[in-house]
Amino acid sequence: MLDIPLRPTTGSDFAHAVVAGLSQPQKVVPARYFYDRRGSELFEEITRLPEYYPTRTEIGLLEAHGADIARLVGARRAVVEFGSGSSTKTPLLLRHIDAAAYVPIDISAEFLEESAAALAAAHPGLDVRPVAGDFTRPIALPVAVRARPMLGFFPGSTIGNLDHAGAVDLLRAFRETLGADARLVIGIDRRKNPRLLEAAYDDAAGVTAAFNLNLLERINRELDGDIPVDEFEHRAMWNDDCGRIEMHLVALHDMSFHAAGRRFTIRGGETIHTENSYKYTPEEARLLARASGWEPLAAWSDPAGLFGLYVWRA
Ligand code: AVJ
Repeated sequence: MLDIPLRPTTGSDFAHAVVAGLSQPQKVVPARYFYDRRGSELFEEITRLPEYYPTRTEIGLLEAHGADIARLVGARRAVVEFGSGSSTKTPLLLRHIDAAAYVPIDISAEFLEESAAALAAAHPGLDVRPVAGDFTRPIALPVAVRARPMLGFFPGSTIGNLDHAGAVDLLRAFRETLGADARLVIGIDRRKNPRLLEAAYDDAAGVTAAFNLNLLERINRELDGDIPVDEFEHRAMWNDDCGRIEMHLVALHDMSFHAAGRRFTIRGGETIHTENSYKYTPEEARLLARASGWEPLAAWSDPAGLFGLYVWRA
């Protein structure tokens, strides 16, 4: 199975991924399965934690550089947001740029309609055209906006969940979706002191631990599992060779359990690898742009150099 971390999920898809992932020598469950209802709630909570700097730092950068972005992208573009979710950062962009249309793309159709309606109400005159679909493949944009120059928006360092090859593939698909003369505004978390990273992914209040462990609870709920969740522990560690934070669930002792109609065994100390979050220096972000057919136009960071906000052109 080709594993594309950001690809949306269905029930049987989840079962297949869990069976395949738990059958490997290094057990793994792809990070995209974190986001059931409970997981999405816990992630919202993570974004407000004192240790989790990315969300508030990126919001600060969008506020500080909205006018610069507007100058670089020009007027009357169609803004295409990849994985728009609840579109919480979109108003920060729309406040500054004179957009003609907004195309939120998300896999969850109901969520999408709700947030699109709210956005349309708040921006009279903006042509809002939600697309329910999988943005990891080149996707046809609504006919009504096709003639417009496009501005892609991909905040949140979601790109960090993919390995380097996967990131290049995704950014190439964006380029294909957005067409000639496109621009892309993308947020990418920076490499930094591993201690800061490890705190951001293992907070004192234990919210990230609950987020990680919820994956096992989700397996139990949805795949008829009997995993003893209390006998696993959250671990976040910086992998310097790969330039990524890894999240694992560590088995506290030897055990066996069932899920999706199969039996699995795990040794004490063995882990289930649940997430990679790749971090990029500004130079690495520039290389990523170039490798995927984009030309860097601007790069901003906060004074502490925690997070990167980039504007690229096709
Ligand atoms: C949503 C993938 C950007 O990697 O920081 C947060 C997910 N995982 N805390 C990230 C996450 C643990 C987040 N992304």
